[in-house]
Amino acid sequence: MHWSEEEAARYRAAGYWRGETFGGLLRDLAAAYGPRTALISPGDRWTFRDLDERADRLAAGLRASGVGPGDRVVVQLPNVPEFHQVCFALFRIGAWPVFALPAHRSAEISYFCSFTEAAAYICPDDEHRAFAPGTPAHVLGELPEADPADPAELPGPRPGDVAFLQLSGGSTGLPKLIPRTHDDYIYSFRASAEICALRPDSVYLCALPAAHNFPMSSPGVFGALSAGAASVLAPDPSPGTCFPLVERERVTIAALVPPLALVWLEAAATTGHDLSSLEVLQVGGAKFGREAAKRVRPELGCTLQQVFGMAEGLVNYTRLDDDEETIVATQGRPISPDDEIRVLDDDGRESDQGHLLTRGPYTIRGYWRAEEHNRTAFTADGFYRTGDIVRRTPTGHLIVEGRAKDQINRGGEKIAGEEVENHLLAHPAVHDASVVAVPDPYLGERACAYLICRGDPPSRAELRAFLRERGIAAFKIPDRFEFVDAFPQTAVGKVSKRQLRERT
Ligand code: OOB
Repeated sequence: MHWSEEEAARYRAAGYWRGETFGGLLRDLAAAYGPRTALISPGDRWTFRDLDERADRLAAGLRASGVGPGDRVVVQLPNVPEFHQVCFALFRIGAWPVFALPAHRSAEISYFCSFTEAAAYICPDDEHRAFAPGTPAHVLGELPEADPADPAELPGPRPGDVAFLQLSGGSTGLPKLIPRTHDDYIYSFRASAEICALRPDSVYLCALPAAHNFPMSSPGVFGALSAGAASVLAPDPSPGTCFPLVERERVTIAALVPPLALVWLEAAATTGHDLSSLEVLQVGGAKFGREAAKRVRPELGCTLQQVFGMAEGLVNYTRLDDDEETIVATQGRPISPDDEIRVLDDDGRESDQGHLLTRGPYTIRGYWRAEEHNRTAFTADGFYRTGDIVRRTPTGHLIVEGRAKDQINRGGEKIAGEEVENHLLAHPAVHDASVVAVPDPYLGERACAYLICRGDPPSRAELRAFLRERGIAAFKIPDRFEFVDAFPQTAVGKVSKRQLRERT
């Protein structure tokens, strides 16, 4: 499941893996930047020293409550400084955060807790506790802090150890968990901070959910911390919330998904807020169309950076000094000279356009506890099959052309078709279900459920209510339901999702 000793030695020799851990990194940052601001929320400001000390106090409190090295802890918090305090407290203990999203409901949270045998669930309020019956919960505002133990007493994790479990966008019935190590993740955000030219007086705006890989590490809040820069944690990504924060904190770089970038462009035309501090707007998570991309520089007065990444590892960026055509027309090129890229046609031959496979110093070699799935998701020589269809330009930039995996990308939010189908199949009137992406001018894609029913089909409102009651995140509830007598089939008799998509 991991890199071979030989590869690890190569990544160390190249200076990618520096033998650091998150806990030690924050200690060093606090020594270097102690009184400078690290985290800002609308009502709170934490310095690097605050974060370091509070992480220690929380680590001590969590240990006293029974959380130990190697334990899994499901973390579901909004964008508040305590989110990062929790991360670093768990990193210092050597316990693994399992990063749930704020939109997740009981179906997802109870699954994460049971599958990972979680020792605790850290959540925003008492209402959430019910999502994880049987798992001890800690609620924001009442996190267990205590006097820190002598750091010498705690051996702490090693750089090659798993630091946390990140969620995959998913293409199967149940979400897969991604084990990221201290070494590999620290490399990915440090290198990202460099590509994004972060410096101590940069100000990063975290407007997307902080637990997602993009605002966490591309370069995200971790990348900003590593550069000594401040991060502003926005409670939501709307212009109404974010524009005043950009003005007040002189934000220099922000990260958005494409639909939000469109909303920002519209709002910027008439805003009274001063956005002139913005130097870079990152857009990623889903394809940002060329026409929209072209508007960023003239309308926001900043450089667009396209970001094409995945929680499994590989992240591509357009570079800040790429020419405008490359910036608007491509999704960037990999972080690392040692990111190996393979583009294969349907028959497995090297090609300019086709299936993207990748291997490198921060791309996982296997999902956690998913041996069978790993046999198909990775090649025998360790390449991850991303499920994305790309074109590679002569300069090595990638253009995302489509997707071969069973996933809907709803404006950056990922939905696994099979997961929603399984929930629909639990409805007594549903004989068979197939959930596919349909194009949408605003979100890029929406989800459409094709259903074969027994007798009279239930109403769409009833189906939505049924899925809500099953406790799935609202973004996974299909936008459309279509009732059919049969599904189109492929030559071998499987449901042809391609033909279903083409029907709409
Ligand atoms: C990011 O990570 P995930 O794990 O939520 O989703 C990964 C998938 C990719 O395999 C691709 O299908 C899609 O999201 N994607 C894009 C894209 N960025 C991601 N498709 C087209 N254009 C793009 N720019 O979404 C993620 C992780 C780190 C940084 C940025 C995004």
